[in-house]
Amino acid sequence: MAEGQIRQSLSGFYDVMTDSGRLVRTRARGNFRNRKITPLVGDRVVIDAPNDREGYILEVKPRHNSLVRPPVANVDQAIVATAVREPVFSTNLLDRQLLALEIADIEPVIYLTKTDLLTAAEQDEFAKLADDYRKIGYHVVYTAEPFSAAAIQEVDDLLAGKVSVIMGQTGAGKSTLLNHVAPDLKLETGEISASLHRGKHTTRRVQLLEVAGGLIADTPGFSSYDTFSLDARELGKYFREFRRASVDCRFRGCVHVNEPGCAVKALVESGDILQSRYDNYLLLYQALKNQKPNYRKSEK
Ligand SMILES: Nc1nc2c(ncn2[C@@H]2O[C@H](COP(=O)(O)OP(=O)(O)OP(=O)(O)O)[C@@H](O)[C@H]2O)c(=O)[nH]1
Ligand SMILES: [Mg+2]
Ligand SMILES: [Zn+2]
Repeated sequence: MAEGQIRQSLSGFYDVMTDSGRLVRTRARGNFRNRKITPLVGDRVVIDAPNDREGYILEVKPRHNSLVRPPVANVDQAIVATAVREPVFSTNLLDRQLLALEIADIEPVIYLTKTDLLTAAEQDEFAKLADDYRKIGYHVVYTAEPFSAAAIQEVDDLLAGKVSVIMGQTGAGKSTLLNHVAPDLKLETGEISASLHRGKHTTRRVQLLEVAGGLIADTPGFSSYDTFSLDARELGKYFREFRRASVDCRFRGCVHVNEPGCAVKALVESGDILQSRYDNYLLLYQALKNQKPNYRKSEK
Protein backbone atom coordinates (compact mmCIF):
# COMPACT_ATOMS: atom_id res chain seq x y z
CA MET A 1 0.00 0.00 0.00
CA ALA A 2 1.13 3.52 -0.78
CA GLU A 3 -0.26 7.02 -0.80
CA GLY A 4 0.00 9.48 -3.63
CA GLN A 5 -1.67 11.89 -6.01
CA ILE A 6 -3.43 11.17 -9.30
CA ARG A 7 -1.45 12.96 -12.01
CA GLN A 8 -3.27 11.72 -15.10
CA SER A 9 -6.50 10.03 -16.10
CA LEU A 10 -6.88 8.35 -19.46
CA SER A 11 -9.39 5.72 -20.58
CA GLY A 12 -10.07 4.37 -17.12
CA PHE A 13 -6.44 4.36 -16.03
CA TYR A 14 -5.11 6.64 -13.35
CA ASP A 15 -1.41 7.42 -13.11
CA VAL A 16 -0.51 7.98 -9.50
CA MET A 17 2.66 9.66 -8.24
CA THR A 18 3.36 8.09 -4.89
CA ASP A 19 4.80 10.14 -2.07
CA SER A 20 8.04 8.20 -2.50
CA GLY A 21 8.25 9.31 -6.14
CA ARG A 22 7.06 6.24 -8.03
CA LEU A 23 4.70 6.70 -10.96
CA VAL A 24 2.19 3.84 -10.93
CA ARG A 25 -0.51 3.08 -13.47
CA THR A 26 -3.67 2.09 -11.61
CA ARG A 27 -7.33 1.35 -12.05
CA ALA A 28 -10.17 1.91 -9.63
CA ARG A 29 -11.08 -1.38 -7.99
CA GLY A 30 -14.57 -2.77 -8.67
CA ASN A 31 -15.93 -2.65 -5.13
CA PHE A 32 -14.55 0.85 -4.79
CA ARG A 33 -16.23 2.03 -7.99
CA ASN A 34 -19.58 0.81 -6.69
CA ARG A 35 -19.39 3.51 -4.06
CA LYS A 36 -19.95 6.00 -6.89
CA ILE A 37 -16.82 8.04 -6.37
CA THR A 38 -15.06 8.78 -9.61
CA PRO A 39 -11.40 9.46 -8.93
CA LEU A 40 -10.23 12.82 -10.26
CA VAL A 41 -6.85 14.07 -11.27
CA GLY A 42 -5.48 15.87 -8.21
CA ASP A 43 -7.06 13.41 -5.77
CA ARG A 44 -4.99 12.07 -2.90
CA VAL A 45 -5.36 8.31 -3.01
CA VAL A 46 -4.29 5.13 -1.28
CA ILE A 47 -3.19 2.49 -3.76
CA ASP A 48 -2.17 -1.12 -3.79
CA ALA A 49 0.80 -1.33 -6.14
CA PRO A 50 2.57 -4.64 -6.56
CA ASN A 51 4.41 -3.11 -9.54
CA ASP A 52 4.43 0.16 -11.51
CA ARG A 53 2.02 -1.02 -14.19
CA GLU A 54 -0.90 -2.62 -12.43
CA GLY A 55 -1.95 -0.91 -9.25
CA TYR A 56 -5.39 -0.38 -7.76
CA ILE A 57 -6.92 2.63 -6.12
CA LEU A 58 -8.27 1.55 -2.77
CA GLU A 59 -9.36 4.87 -1.34
CA VAL A 60 -9.85 8.49 -2.38
CA LYS A 61 -9.10 10.97 0.41
CA PRO A 62 -11.59 13.78 1.07
CA ARG A 63 -11.28 16.69 -1.40
CA HIS A 64 -10.82 20.36 -0.57
CA ASN A 65 -12.62 21.30 -3.78
CA SER A 66 -13.15 20.08 -7.31
CA LEU A 67 -14.00 21.42 -10.74
CA VAL A 68 -16.14 19.89 -13.44
CA ARG A 69 -14.34 21.56 -16.30
CA PRO A 70 -11.52 20.70 -16.19
CA PRO A 71 -12.21 17.70 -13.94
CA VAL A 72 -9.53 18.26 -11.31
CA ALA A 73 -9.65 18.08 -7.51
CA ASN A 74 -7.72 19.89 -4.77
CA VAL A 75 -6.99 22.93 -6.89
CA ASP A 76 -5.18 25.88 -5.27
CA GLN A 77 -5.88 28.36 -8.04
CA ALA A 78 -7.22 28.72 -11.55
CA ILE A 79 -5.56 30.84 -14.21
CA VAL A 80 -8.39 32.36 -16.22
CA ALA A 81 -6.85 32.94 -19.65
CA THR A 82 -8.84 35.73 -21.25
CA ALA A 83 -8.10 37.00 -24.72
CA VAL A 84 -8.43 40.75 -25.24
CA ARG A 85 -9.17 39.85 -28.87
CA GLU A 86 -9.71 36.69 -30.95
CA PRO A 87 -12.00 35.46 -29.47
CA VAL A 88 -13.67 38.76 -28.74
CA PHE A 89 -13.31 40.02 -25.16
CA SER A 90 -16.37 40.07 -22.95
CA THR A 91 -16.62 41.09 -19.30
CA ASN A 92 -19.69 38.88 -19.12
CA LEU A 93 -17.68 35.76 -19.90
CA LEU A 94 -14.92 36.82 -17.52
CA ASP A 95 -17.38 37.48 -14.69
CA ARG A 96 -19.08 34.14 -15.28
CA GLN A 97 -15.77 32.32 -15.03
CA LEU A 98 -14.91 34.19 -11.86
CA LEU A 99 -18.32 33.29 -10.46
CA ALA A 100 -17.84 29.59 -11.22
CA LEU A 101 -14.51 29.66 -9.38
CA GLU A 102 -15.89 31.60 -6.41
CA ILE A 103 -18.65 29.00 -6.09
CA ALA A 104 -16.09 26.18 -6.27
CA ASP A 105 -13.96 28.01 -3.68
CA ILE A 106 -10.93 28.21 -5.96
CA GLU A 107 -8.82 31.37 -6.16
CA PRO A 108 -8.91 32.90 -9.66
CA VAL A 109 -5.96 34.58 -11.35
CA ILE A 110 -6.82 36.61 -14.43
CA TYR A 111 -4.34 36.39 -17.30
CA LEU A 112 -4.99 38.67 -20.27
CA THR A 113 -3.68 37.23 -23.53
CA LYS A 114 -3.03 38.57 -27.02
CA THR A 115 -2.34 42.10 -25.81
CA ASP A 116 -0.03 42.55 -28.81
CA LEU A 117 -3.14 42.79 -30.99
CA LEU A 118 -4.26 46.01 -29.31
CA THR A 119 -3.73 49.59 -30.40
CA ALA A 120 -2.04 51.91 -27.92
CA ALA A 121 -5.40 53.39 -26.93
CA GLU A 122 -6.87 49.93 -26.37
CA GLN A 123 -3.80 49.00 -24.33
CA ASP A 124 -4.66 51.83 -21.97
CA GLU A 125 -8.25 50.62 -21.67
CA PHE A 126 -7.15 47.12 -20.75
CA ALA A 127 -4.53 48.39 -18.33
CA LYS A 128 -7.38 50.21 -16.58
CA LEU A 129 -9.55 47.11 -16.66
CA ALA A 130 -6.68 45.14 -15.09
CA ASP A 131 -6.48 47.72 -12.31
CA ASP A 132 -10.23 47.63 -11.78
CA TYR A 133 -10.16 43.85 -11.26
CA ARG A 134 -7.14 44.19 -8.95
CA LYS A 135 -9.21 46.56 -6.83
CA ILE A 136 -11.94 43.92 -6.62
CA GLY A 137 -9.29 41.62 -5.16
CA TYR A 138 -8.02 39.52 -8.03
CA HIS A 139 -4.47 38.96 -9.15
CA VAL A 140 -4.32 40.14 -12.76
CA VAL A 141 -1.41 39.47 -15.08
CA TYR A 142 -1.34 42.07 -17.81
CA THR A 143 1.62 42.99 -19.96
CA ALA A 144 1.59 45.00 -23.15
CA GLU A 145 4.14 42.56 -24.57
CA PRO A 146 2.96 38.94 -24.26
CA PHE A 147 5.47 36.49 -22.80
CA SER A 148 7.88 39.21 -21.73
CA ALA A 149 10.46 38.02 -19.25
CA ALA A 150 8.59 39.85 -16.50
CA ALA A 151 5.29 38.21 -17.42
CA ILE A 152 6.81 34.73 -17.48
CA GLN A 153 8.51 35.38 -14.15
CA GLU A 154 5.17 36.45 -12.69
CA VAL A 155 3.57 33.21 -13.89
CA ASP A 156 6.51 31.16 -12.55
CA ASP A 157 6.04 32.73 -9.13
CA LEU A 158 2.30 32.08 -9.22
CA LEU A 159 2.68 28.41 -10.11
CA ALA A 160 5.49 27.47 -7.72
CA GLY A 161 4.41 24.95 -5.12
CA LYS A 162 0.75 24.98 -6.12
CA VAL A 163 -1.79 22.90 -8.00
CA SER A 164 -3.29 25.08 -10.72
CA VAL A 165 -5.61 24.72 -13.64
CA ILE A 166 -5.63 26.96 -16.67
CA MET A 167 -9.05 27.59 -18.11
CA GLY A 168 -10.65 29.82 -20.67
CA GLN A 169 -12.32 29.91 -24.02
CA THR A 170 -10.99 27.84 -26.84
CA GLY A 171 -8.28 29.78 -28.63
CA ALA A 172 -7.64 32.05 -25.65
CA GLY A 173 -3.98 31.03 -25.68
CA LYS A 174 -3.75 28.66 -22.71
CA SER A 175 -1.41 26.12 -24.30
CA THR A 176 0.66 28.86 -25.92
CA LEU A 177 1.24 30.47 -22.53
CA LEU A 178 2.28 27.19 -20.92
CA ASN A 179 4.66 26.49 -23.79
CA HIS A 180 6.33 29.81 -23.08
CA VAL A 181 6.60 29.05 -19.38
CA ALA A 182 7.93 25.54 -20.03
CA PRO A 183 9.16 25.10 -23.62
CA ASP A 184 9.73 21.35 -23.09
CA LEU A 185 5.99 20.77 -22.87
CA LYS A 186 5.42 21.28 -26.61
CA LEU A 187 1.65 21.40 -26.10
CA GLU A 188 -0.51 21.43 -29.19
CA THR A 189 -1.66 24.93 -30.10
CA GLY A 190 -3.46 26.25 -33.08
CA GLU A 191 -6.58 27.28 -34.83
CA ILE A 192 -9.84 27.58 -32.98
CA SER A 193 -11.53 25.19 -35.38
CA ALA A 194 -9.07 22.42 -34.61
CA SER A 195 -10.25 22.12 -31.04
CA LEU A 196 -13.91 22.42 -31.94
CA HIS A 197 -13.49 19.39 -34.15
CA ARG A 198 -12.22 17.30 -31.29
CA GLY A 199 -15.49 15.46 -31.01
CA LYS A 200 -16.81 13.58 -28.06
CA HIS A 201 -15.31 10.37 -29.40
CA THR A 202 -11.84 11.65 -28.77
CA THR A 203 -10.43 10.48 -25.46
CA ARG A 204 -10.19 13.29 -23.02
CA ARG A 205 -6.89 13.11 -21.27
CA VAL A 206 -6.55 15.14 -18.11
CA GLN A 207 -3.14 15.53 -16.58
CA LEU A 208 -1.20 17.61 -14.12
CA LEU A 209 2.00 18.85 -15.74
CA GLU A 210 5.09 19.73 -13.76
CA VAL A 211 5.71 23.38 -14.54
CA ALA A 212 7.80 25.98 -12.73
CA GLY A 213 7.96 24.01 -9.50
CA GLY A 214 4.22 23.45 -9.43
CA LEU A 215 1.56 21.35 -11.14
CA ILE A 216 -0.89 22.62 -13.72
CA ALA A 217 -3.66 21.09 -15.80
CA ASP A 218 -4.11 22.33 -19.35
CA THR A 219 -7.35 21.27 -20.98
CA PRO A 220 -9.12 22.18 -24.19
CA GLY A 221 -11.21 25.29 -23.76
CA PHE A 222 -14.93 25.68 -24.10
CA SER A 223 -16.96 27.49 -26.68
CA SER A 224 -20.20 27.98 -24.76
CA TYR A 225 -21.29 29.05 -21.31
CA ASP A 226 -21.66 26.96 -18.22
CA THR A 227 -24.94 27.32 -16.44
CA PHE A 228 -25.14 27.58 -12.69
CA SER A 229 -27.50 26.13 -10.19
CA LEU A 230 -27.60 28.64 -7.42
CA ASP A 231 -30.24 30.45 -5.39
CA ALA A 232 -30.44 33.90 -6.98
CA ARG A 233 -30.42 35.47 -3.51
CA GLU A 234 -26.95 34.00 -2.93
CA LEU A 235 -25.42 35.48 -6.07
CA GLY A 236 -24.15 38.69 -4.44
CA LYS A 237 -21.97 36.69 -2.05
CA TYR A 238 -19.83 35.59 -4.97
CA PHE A 239 -19.13 39.09 -6.26
CA ARG A 240 -16.37 40.10 -3.87
CA GLU A 241 -16.90 43.85 -3.98
CA PHE A 242 -20.68 43.39 -3.60
CA ARG A 243 -20.18 41.19 -0.57
CA ARG A 244 -17.93 43.82 1.04
CA ALA A 245 -20.37 46.63 0.29
CA SER A 246 -23.50 44.72 1.36
CA VAL A 247 -22.80 45.20 5.07
CA ASP A 248 -23.97 48.80 4.47
CA CYS A 249 -27.18 47.91 2.62
CA ARG A 250 -30.23 49.06 4.58
CA PHE A 251 -31.90 45.65 4.43
CA ARG A 252 -30.47 42.35 5.45
CA GLY A 253 -30.70 39.98 2.51
CA CYS A 254 -30.64 42.90 0.06
CA VAL A 255 -30.22 41.48 -3.45
CA HIS A 256 -29.12 44.88 -4.81
CA VAL A 257 -31.86 45.13 -7.41
CA ASN A 258 -34.81 47.27 -6.31
CA GLU A 259 -34.21 47.81 -2.60
CA PRO A 260 -33.87 51.35 -1.24
CA GLY A 261 -30.69 52.15 0.65
CA CYS A 262 -28.63 49.64 -1.31
CA ALA A 263 -24.91 50.24 -0.77
CA VAL A 264 -23.98 48.27 -3.87
CA LYS A 265 -26.09 50.46 -6.13
CA ALA A 266 -24.68 53.56 -4.45
CA LEU A 267 -21.15 52.39 -5.28
CA VAL A 268 -22.14 51.71 -8.87
CA GLU A 269 -23.48 55.29 -9.06
CA SER A 270 -20.29 56.73 -7.62
CA GLY A 271 -18.17 54.67 -10.01
CA ASP A 272 -16.53 52.61 -7.27
CA ILE A 273 -18.14 49.43 -8.53
CA LEU A 274 -17.80 48.71 -12.24
CA GLN A 275 -21.03 49.25 -14.17
CA SER A 276 -20.19 46.15 -16.22
CA ARG A 277 -19.94 44.02 -13.07
CA TYR A 278 -23.35 45.26 -11.97
CA ASP A 279 -24.89 44.69 -15.40
CA ASN A 280 -23.49 41.16 -15.52
CA TYR A 281 -24.76 40.58 -11.99
CA LEU A 282 -28.28 41.64 -13.03
CA LEU A 283 -28.22 39.37 -16.09
CA LEU A 284 -27.15 36.41 -13.97
CA TYR A 285 -29.64 37.30 -11.26
CA GLN A 286 -32.52 37.32 -13.73
CA ALA A 287 -31.35 34.09 -15.34
CA LEU A 288 -31.16 32.37 -11.96
CA LYS A 289 -34.57 33.66 -10.92
CA ASN A 290 -36.11 32.24 -14.07
CA GLN A 291 -34.63 28.81 -13.47
CA LYS A 292 -36.86 26.06 -12.18
CA PRO A 293 -36.03 25.21 -8.55
CA ASN A 294 -34.62 21.79 -9.34
CA TYR A 295 -32.81 22.97 -12.42
CA ARG A 296 -29.82 20.77 -12.99
CA LYS A 297 -26.37 21.72 -14.19
CA SER A 298 -26.20 21.07 -17.88
CA GLU A 299 -23.20 20.88 -20.16
CA LYS A 300 -23.97 22.35 -23.52
N1 LIG B 1 -1.10 37.41 -31.41
C1 LIG B 1 -1.14 36.50 -30.43
N2 LIG B 1 -1.57 35.26 -30.69
C2 LIG B 1 -1.59 34.36 -29.69
C3 LIG B 1 -1.19 34.69 -28.37
N3 LIG B 1 -1.35 33.60 -27.59
C4 LIG B 1 -1.84 32.64 -28.38
N4 LIG B 1 -1.98 33.07 -29.65
C5 LIG B 1 -2.50 32.29 -30.80
O1 LIG B 1 -3.85 31.91 -30.55
C6 LIG B 1 -4.13 30.63 -31.10
C7 LIG B 1 -4.75 29.72 -30.05
O2 LIG B 1 -3.79 29.49 -29.04
P1 LIG B 1 -3.82 28.17 -28.13
O3 LIG B 1 -2.69 28.31 -27.16
O4 LIG B 1 -3.87 26.96 -28.95
O5 LIG B 1 -5.22 28.38 -27.39
P2 LIG B 1 -5.88 27.44 -26.25
O6 LIG B 1 -6.47 28.35 -25.25
O7 LIG B 1 -4.91 26.44 -25.76
O8 LIG B 1 -7.04 26.77 -27.09
P3 LIG B 1 -7.78 25.36 -26.86
O9 LIG B 1 -6.73 24.34 -26.55
O10 LIG B 1 -8.55 25.12 -28.10
O11 LIG B 1 -8.72 25.58 -25.69
C8 LIG B 1 -2.81 30.11 -31.65
O12 LIG B 1 -2.80 30.33 -33.04
C9 LIG B 1 -1.77 30.98 -30.96
O13 LIG B 1 -0.60 31.15 -31.73
C10 LIG B 1 -0.73 36.04 -28.13
O14 LIG B 1 -0.35 36.44 -27.01
N5 LIG B 1 -0.71 36.90 -29.18
MG1 LIG C 1 -4.93 24.36 -25.73
ZN1 LIG D 1 -27.86 46.06 -1.64
